[in-house]
Amino acid sequence: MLTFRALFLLFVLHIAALVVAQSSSAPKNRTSPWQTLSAIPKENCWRRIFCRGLTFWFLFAGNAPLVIAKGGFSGLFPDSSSASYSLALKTSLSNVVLWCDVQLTKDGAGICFPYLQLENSTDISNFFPKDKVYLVNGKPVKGWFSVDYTLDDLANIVRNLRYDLFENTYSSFATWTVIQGIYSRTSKFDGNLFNVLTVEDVALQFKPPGLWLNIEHDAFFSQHKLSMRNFVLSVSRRVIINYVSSPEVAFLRSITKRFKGSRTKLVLRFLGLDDTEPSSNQTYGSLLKNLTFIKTFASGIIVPKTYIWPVDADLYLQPHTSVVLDAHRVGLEVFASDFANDISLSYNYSYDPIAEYLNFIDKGNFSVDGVLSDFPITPSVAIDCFSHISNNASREAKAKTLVISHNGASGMYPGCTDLAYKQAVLDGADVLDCPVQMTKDGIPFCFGSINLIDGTTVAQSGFSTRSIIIPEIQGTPGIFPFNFTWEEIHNLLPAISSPFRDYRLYRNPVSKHVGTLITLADFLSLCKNMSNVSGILISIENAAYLAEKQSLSITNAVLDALSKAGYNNHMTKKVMIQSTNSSVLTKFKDKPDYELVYEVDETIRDALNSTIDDIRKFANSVVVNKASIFPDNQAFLTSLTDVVPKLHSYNLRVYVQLFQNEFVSQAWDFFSDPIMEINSFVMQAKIDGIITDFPSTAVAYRKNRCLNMVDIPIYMSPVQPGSLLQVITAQELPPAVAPFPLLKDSDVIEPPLPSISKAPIGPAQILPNGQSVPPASTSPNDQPGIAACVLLSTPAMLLASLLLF
Ligand SMILES: *[C@@H]1O[C@H](CO)[C@@H](O)[C@H](O)[C@H]1NC(C)=O
Ligand SMILES: *[C@@H]1O[C@H](CO)[C@@H](O)[C@H](O)[C@H]1NC(C)=O
Ligand SMILES: *[C@@H]1O[C@H](CO)[C@@H](O)[C@H](O)[C@H]1NC(C)=O
Ligand SMILES: *[C@@H]1O[C@H](CO)[C@@H](O)[C@H](O)[C@H]1NC(C)=O
Ligand SMILES: *[C@@H]1O[C@H](CO)[C@@H](O)[C@H](O)[C@H]1NC(C)=O
Ligand SMILES: *[C@@H]1O[C@H](CO)[C@@H](O)[C@H](O)[C@H]1NC(C)=O
Ligand SMILES: *[C@@H]1O[C@H](CO)[C@@H](O)[C@H](O)[C@H]1NC(C)=O
Ligand SMILES: *[C@@H]1O[C@H](CO)[C@@H](O)[C@H](O)[C@H]1NC(C)=O
Ligand SMILES: *[C@@H]1O[C@H](CO)[C@@H](O)[C@H](O)[C@H]1NC(C)=O
Ligand SMILES: *[C@@H]1O[C@H](CO)[C@@H](O)[C@H](O)[C@H]1NC(C)=O
Ligand SMILES: *[C@@H]1O[C@H](CO)[C@@H](O)[C@H](O)[C@H]1NC(C)=O
Ligand SMILES: CC(=O)N[C@H]1CO[C@H](CO)[C@@H](O)[C@@H]1O
Repeated sequence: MLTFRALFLLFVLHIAALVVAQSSSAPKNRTSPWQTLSAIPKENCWRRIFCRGLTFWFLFAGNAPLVIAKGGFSGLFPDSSSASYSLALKTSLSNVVLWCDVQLTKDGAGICFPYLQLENSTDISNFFPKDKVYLVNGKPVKGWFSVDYTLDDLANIVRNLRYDLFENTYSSFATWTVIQGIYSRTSKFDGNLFNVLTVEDVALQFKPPGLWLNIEHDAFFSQHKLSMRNFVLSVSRRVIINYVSSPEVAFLRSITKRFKGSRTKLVLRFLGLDDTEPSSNQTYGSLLKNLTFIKTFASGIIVPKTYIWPVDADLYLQPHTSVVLDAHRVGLEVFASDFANDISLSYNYSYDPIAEYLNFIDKGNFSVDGVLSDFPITPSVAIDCFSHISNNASREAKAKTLVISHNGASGMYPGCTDLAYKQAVLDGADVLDCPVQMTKDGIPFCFGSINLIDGTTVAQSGFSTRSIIIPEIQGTPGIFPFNFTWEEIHNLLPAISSPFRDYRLYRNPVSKHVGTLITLADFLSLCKNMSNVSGILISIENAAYLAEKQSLSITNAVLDALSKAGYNNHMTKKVMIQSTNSSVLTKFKDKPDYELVYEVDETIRDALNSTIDDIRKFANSVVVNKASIFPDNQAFLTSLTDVVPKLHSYNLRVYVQLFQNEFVSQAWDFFSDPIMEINSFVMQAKIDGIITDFPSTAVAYRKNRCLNMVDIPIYMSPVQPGSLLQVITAQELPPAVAPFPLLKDSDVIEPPLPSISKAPIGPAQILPNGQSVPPASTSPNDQPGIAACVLLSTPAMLLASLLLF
């Protein structure tokens, strides 16, 4: 068995691989302003009116907000474990502050542990089977409490814990247990990566740039004849404590004199607005109205993020409050808590955690002075790389990667509607996509699937009787556009895509059914008017079926629409034609200005040279899926394939699909942060294009300041595939790795498109009940990401997917 240290070293390689010494990752000396407290003219300014008047740009040159790592990197490793603290130090801004929730043991030692009840993330019940009931803030609470055990007792127990964050920290999300282990944070790092640390351990072993002690239950410990006050005062003589926070006013007041003039700052922690502060018998909501009183014993406050940006019952942001400005006015620093990448964010952020941080530090006329996060790498990136970026910043940033929409901005609006496309333009996508479908009356229009059920409410409409099974298309019943006139389709109610509904992660519910579907002709004219859209991508599928069975030539319809809209040769916009079928692309051979894009619709690990040579005969670029670049095993990356360099060596551009912001679509290695994922694909795999449901995230990535730095900071460095897996495999070997799918000539070469049938042939007959049907081809849009990865990485599924081709 490897020791913890050896395991951890392996892990550190994960992110440190490309970066040597990283001493200079401090918030850079910037020209841009921060509106943190240090920027605000001070109380003692002799003429306050004069001072306030001087709110010129140059005065707002405050310190950057702090990143406070809650229990270290507790989004990945057990809270307050050494692995967690080390990772936080290695991957965050160089002035990161480590947060420790202090509990006292029977013998008066202060340990860092996130809960009052030890059973919440340990297996203590196996060692000491008897729990106790104690009064906590006047209410009886049952559990195992540190006050009953010595440090030695705990050292023996906690090392053997099984840590299941899902069951514990997220107990309020109890209904999600069905999908435990996928939704939850991974429990794969349990066991020997955890041992209980004292406050001194954290200070002396890690020598953090800042250490923050949070004291939640002074009153409780006093009842048990343990003095938090004595502990804090004595520990602060031995090690440097930068912040002490507590939700108890009396506790802070009891130590405020002793810390006056020292480097230790006291911070009042606010709990829920309606919770009662135990020592003053006031609610936190009423304390918030008495900031001058707080200023008498504290230098700052830490509030739940909703104090600043409240959300309504539907998880939409309301206008921000004045808490930060009010507190700054009386000279109190403001820290915001409860940031995590993998807890539902407000829908306004479209599952992009960086967008959320920016709202607190870089929007409007305030900035908080620090954020408390379970994923300290993400605020580090937000502060150092994404803040104060001007809207029209560098399109010519280092990353030239194209941003290609997927069904428009389908993360925010129903796919392929006018609104989804307009949003994609606003977001700054380079290329808008239109997957073309055909109506019965021969009108090409944009829609993400040949099955109307996948993005409209047709199944709930009077048209549901048009449901049929067409084995050439899919084995399950569908409602197909070539059975409808354009008039009928135009009036269908679109539905927003919801690929992760099994995880209860929905997209923008207020816009669930807005917008209308548009014809290819309208799409072309919309794009033509948008000077900042550099290209369009038209994808064509089922051409053979439509020609043979429905007498519809989709290729002719596309050529015709393009020519009518004036997209002939030598136009200013790039026209890309995409298909999984080479015979379709061949139809466009005589349009030398079009970029022909071949979509590989299986997961590959490699391709034969002869096959790539074939592809080059009919295509200029290739679309592959994410797993063909970074294969994974149970959502842990295993390696980086040679697919991109190989295709590049044949002068083929490589675009990758499908990027989605919801963290369940990403490998663990990316820390539940969509920017981390994009970064690895761009910087390490060197892909040429990102196909995404959320173009705004990819565009923001491309503008980020850190890409232009000479020494890319570690938090903006690509991850090292395989290293996280190694940390686990030492303890818990996942199933064997899948076989090695290879792209072969037979996957690529196709017979020419059939000619158009004379008379329309009706849809295929419905299969009799009970007859076995081929597996449904779910649209990628409807695959829960990780579930799909896990499934595909079982050998049986891979075999099945290969046999389909
Ligand atoms: C910013 O950096 C420049 C040189 O890098 C230095 O001359 C200047 O004093 C710095 N300004 C501040 C406010 O630190
Ligand atoms: C700790 O666990 C108990 C149940 O064992 C639960 O009621 C409580 O909410 C948990 N506390 C926290 C802070 O998660
Ligand atoms: C706190 O308030 C409650 C009711 O609001 C009251 O019953 C109680 O006596 C108060 N306690 C103290 C210590 O003031
Ligand atoms: C602020 O709190 C102090 C102490 O509880 C109290 O004496 C004072 O009246 C409060 N002021 C306001 C405006 O509520
Ligand atoms: C959040 O989104 C909702 C719905 O789109 C919108 O009404 C609201 O104004 C947004 N909130 C903020 C603060 O932008
Ligand atoms: C900050 O902006 C809000 C509106 O967003 C405004 O009401 C307020 O007056 C501003 N405060 C200052 C100090 O500029
Ligand atoms: C943004 O673009 C406008 C015009 O395109 C220009 O006038 C302005 O200076 C630019 N702003 C920045 C910060 O580059
Ligand atoms: C793109 O252009 C449209 C109109 O031409 C404009 O509304 C939109 O703001 C622009 N988007 C960006 C990101 O520049
Ligand atoms: C494009 O611009 C032309 C002329 O400016 C206008 O007539 C047309 O309606 C616009 N089309 C769209 C889809 O906005
Ligand atoms: C495939 O082509 C690359 C260069 O493009 C070459 O280095 C490699 O040896 C070739 N592989 C085989 C098996 O021929
Ligand atoms: C590709 O198109 C040809 C007709 O040109 C058809 O025979 C073949 O089945 C199609 N391949 C796939 C995978 O759809
Ligand atoms: C309008 C139209 O084409 N309707 C056809 C759709 O498919 C059903 C079932 O095959 C036919 O009965 C309809 O005539």
